[in-house]
Amino acid sequence: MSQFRALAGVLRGGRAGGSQWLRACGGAPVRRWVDPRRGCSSGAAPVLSTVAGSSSYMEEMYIAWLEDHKNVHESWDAFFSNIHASSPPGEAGERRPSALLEGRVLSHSANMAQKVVEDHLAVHTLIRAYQIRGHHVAQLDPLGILDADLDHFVPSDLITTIDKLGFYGLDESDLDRSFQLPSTTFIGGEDTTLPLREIIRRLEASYCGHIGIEFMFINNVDQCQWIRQKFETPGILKFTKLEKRTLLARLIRSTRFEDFLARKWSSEKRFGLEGCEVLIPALKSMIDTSSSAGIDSVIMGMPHRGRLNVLANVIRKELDQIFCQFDPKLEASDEGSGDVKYHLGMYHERINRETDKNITLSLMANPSHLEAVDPVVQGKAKAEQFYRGDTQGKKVMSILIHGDAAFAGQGVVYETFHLSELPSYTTHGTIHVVVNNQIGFTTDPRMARSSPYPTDVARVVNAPIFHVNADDPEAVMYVCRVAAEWRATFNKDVVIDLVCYRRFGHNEMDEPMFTQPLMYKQIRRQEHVLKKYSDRLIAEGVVTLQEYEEEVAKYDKICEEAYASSKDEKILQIRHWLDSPWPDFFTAEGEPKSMSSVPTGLKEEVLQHIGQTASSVPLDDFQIHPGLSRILRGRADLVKNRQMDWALGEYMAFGSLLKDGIHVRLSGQDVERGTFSHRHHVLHDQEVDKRICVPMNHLWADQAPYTVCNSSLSEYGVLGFELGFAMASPNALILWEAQFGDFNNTAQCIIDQFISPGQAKWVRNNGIVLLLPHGMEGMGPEHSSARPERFLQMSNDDPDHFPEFSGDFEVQQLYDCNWIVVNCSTPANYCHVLRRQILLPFRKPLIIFTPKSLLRHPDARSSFEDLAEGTTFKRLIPDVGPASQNPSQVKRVIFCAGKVYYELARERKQQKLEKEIAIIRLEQISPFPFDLVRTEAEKYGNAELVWCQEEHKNMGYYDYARPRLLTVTANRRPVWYVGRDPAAAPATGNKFTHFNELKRFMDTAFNLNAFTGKDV
Ligand SMILES: Cc1ncc(C[n+]2csc(CCOP(=O)(O)OP(=O)(O)O)c2C)c(N)n1
Ligand SMILES: [Mg+2]
Repeated sequence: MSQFRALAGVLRGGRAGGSQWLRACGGAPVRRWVDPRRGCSSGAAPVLSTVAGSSSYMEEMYIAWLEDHKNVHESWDAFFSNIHASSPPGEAGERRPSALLEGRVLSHSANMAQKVVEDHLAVHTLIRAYQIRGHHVAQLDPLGILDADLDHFVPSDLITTIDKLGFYGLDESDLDRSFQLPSTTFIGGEDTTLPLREIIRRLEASYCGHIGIEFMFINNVDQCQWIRQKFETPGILKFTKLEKRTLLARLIRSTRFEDFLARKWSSEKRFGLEGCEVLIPALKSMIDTSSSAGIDSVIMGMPHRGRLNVLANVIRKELDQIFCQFDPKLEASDEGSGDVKYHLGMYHERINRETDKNITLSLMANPSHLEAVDPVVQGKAKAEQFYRGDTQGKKVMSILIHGDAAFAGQGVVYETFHLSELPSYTTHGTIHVVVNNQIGFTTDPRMARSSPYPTDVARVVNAPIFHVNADDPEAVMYVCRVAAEWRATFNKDVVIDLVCYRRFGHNEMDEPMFTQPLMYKQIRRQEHVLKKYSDRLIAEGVVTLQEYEEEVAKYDKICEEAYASSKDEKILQIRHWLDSPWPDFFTAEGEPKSMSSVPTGLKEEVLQHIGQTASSVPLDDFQIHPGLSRILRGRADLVKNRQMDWALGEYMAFGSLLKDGIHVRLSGQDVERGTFSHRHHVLHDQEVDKRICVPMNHLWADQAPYTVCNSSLSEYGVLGFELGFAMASPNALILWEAQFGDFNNTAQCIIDQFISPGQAKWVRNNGIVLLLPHGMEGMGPEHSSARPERFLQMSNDDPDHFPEFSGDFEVQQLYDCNWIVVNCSTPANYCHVLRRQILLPFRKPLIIFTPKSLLRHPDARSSFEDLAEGTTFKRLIPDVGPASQNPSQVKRVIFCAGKVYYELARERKQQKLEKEIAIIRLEQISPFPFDLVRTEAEKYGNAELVWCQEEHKNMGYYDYARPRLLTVTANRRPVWYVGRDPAAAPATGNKFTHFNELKRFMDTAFNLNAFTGKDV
């Protein structure tokens, strides 16, 4: 029952219901207060709790009060004082009890009781109004010209002027009346009553000063109480002298760092922090608090603004390394493109000076694409927690820094928030800091978002939001401390909205007066926060002017010295900016430990053991669905016959890697069962709700754990997350499966900015695997194509250059590529490629176009022989039929990839062309197996070369395969196309057209005269 309803009950019926009301404090009826500090205070029970209680009790109180006002609770004191103040002369001071019970005092007191209750209700409502809406009038803008919530409107229930007391039925005369405070406020401190005037003053101080808090939407009462206590308790926002000095020193570093860069490289873009210099002490303060709560690893993601400053003063990257990034003459030593300085990441282990504990800080490298790094940071943090057994997030945490425009505008922010409470994705609380400079490039907030604050998106996960004026460094530090404590206490997300300004243009070259003239006039007048704060501390006697100047000089000297030593650098090494080093995986120089192929076959007993587990229910008393029993029986039959379908092939890959201690994690929409109901990695008890069994985790006693998790319905967020997860360790197979391959395009940013160019930009390996169901099966324009052409277009192998074969060509080629693109046509090859992914001495992203109908196709099965010891992944599957026996007689060689092979093979059989036509499957499409293709092309030296695909001509693999096939034959043999015509949509929505198209291109594929006399 809410407190107000309890009070209403008291008013109406004279008794509030049941257990809320206990006898305590010397027998007097008192409310059971939520807050223990409000138990039995001196002078018996408070007036509100007994106002409808026995009249003799009231009488006792009254007599006691007449003797000495201090004999009774403050609320009784207030109550009797009110009666006296309004009683006719003579009656006041009446000592006889009967006068209270029967006379005018009693009748008067009944009216007064009613009034007291009403007024208390009003005051309680008022308190609540401040808690809910106080932030709307908080002084958040350091410039004093904008409202942080984009609205000048002052809520009518906030008492900004005396006349607004009328809203509550109160007036000026009530200001000095004392009121009992509800248990849902802490403004009283030790006092349980306060005069209304003081109540309003304290509420304004708590909610309408430089801090504005949004939290009343949180459904959890304890959490709300916790926040109220942190912000309402009188005097809570006090800092010691030492704390103030530390804060000043940090502010000096932050400010002087930007000044230094501005002085040395006045015409370089650096996206300086000027106007929000307080970010540096803010981050440091939250790291200090988290470190003392036990955190020893912090993973951060942030955009351009202030990034160099964070690297220098939070992560503590060597200053000379930062400065040499500005030197245009330095040559890059690493392969790849490298990246601009304000995108690079960093990893650093150091001692936290405040707590004397070790702490690892990493800032993830990120692309220009704002907010794209958010889920990546979360994935990396989750992985570190997972490997360290940090199930509560007590050791590892993430901090995300955002711009105001991007935080409101980018959908991935929302997608990332929605991962925050999911069991397989939670990082147990992230601290978000929004550098809210009230502008996005040249766009004003009122044009950039429809929500009042840029932070409203966080409300969906009940995260408290602390808005704070960035020109009040102590308020900012306090908020940061509370945010870190919140995270440590509740393990939930929290947002700090640092309302600041941007002193210059979007970058140092931009003219902001073009578009924000008035704002920038004000900004020019705005005193620097360091100046304001140092003046204040000098005035308070916390530091002397001399000390302050010495501190400034000390840091300037550090910068100058680092600048001088940066001149000694001869080479620029991106390698020094690695955010996720894998020290034991590579040599000390960061090279692979070997460069040779790896056998990926398996022992028969391993295959048998995995096969049997995959077809059984390892838990006793576990009732599975009869349909699933049938599926498992089917699997058992396959295993008995030493055969495997797609699901079993996958089982073999995962199971065998788990046996070797490799963690496997498969994430994506509905992956547990599998979109096509073929996988069933999680069994559900049909009788016991939520009882599940993951047979893959019952393979071997000392196996690595297997994680399979249905994700939220997000591609961008979840793929980013898994990419981050894969960053943490090379010894794990991390797979993301798209529901259908075409949905990968809503994660395009992760693919284009991280997966394809990640190593080139940031010299870091990543072995993420993308499973993309792909195939033209008459299901319409959607659900058909995973867009192979896009992945292939981004592959970095040269179409026109025939590579030299030296050493282990397969491995060398894989080492040189940016990613691997495959379409396996057999379960065994699928298993091999997954195993190869982990057994390689380096990591590359692996894109796999996976089948749909082939999952159950009787021809698309493998024998255990295909996975036996000594077997390996086949980059190309040659023809082994009649054509290969007599290659010189072969008239046509059809190269293809994926499912169309089975359609071609069936048609060839039907048309009895097995001697004339060879069909060769390219299983690894990129990097292109030039060596194997050349062998095949030479083998069938008299044959026409055809590329056949089921996709439309402007899609699929053709544009990638054709120039490479031509390079293989030194342009001496034409390459003919067979497949669907060019089209705008990936597939037809009409079944008839679908089959018609298929028939037409099959006819061409097996018409040996189709290209006779035609020009290429
Ligand atoms: C996804 C994306 N869209 C557009 C841009 C171009 N862009 C770079 S910074 C910027 C403004 C960002 O404003 P805000 O998030 O408020 O950060 P601020 O620069 O003010 O710190 C824009 C639009 C980008 N980098 N990423
Ligand atoms: Mg901004």
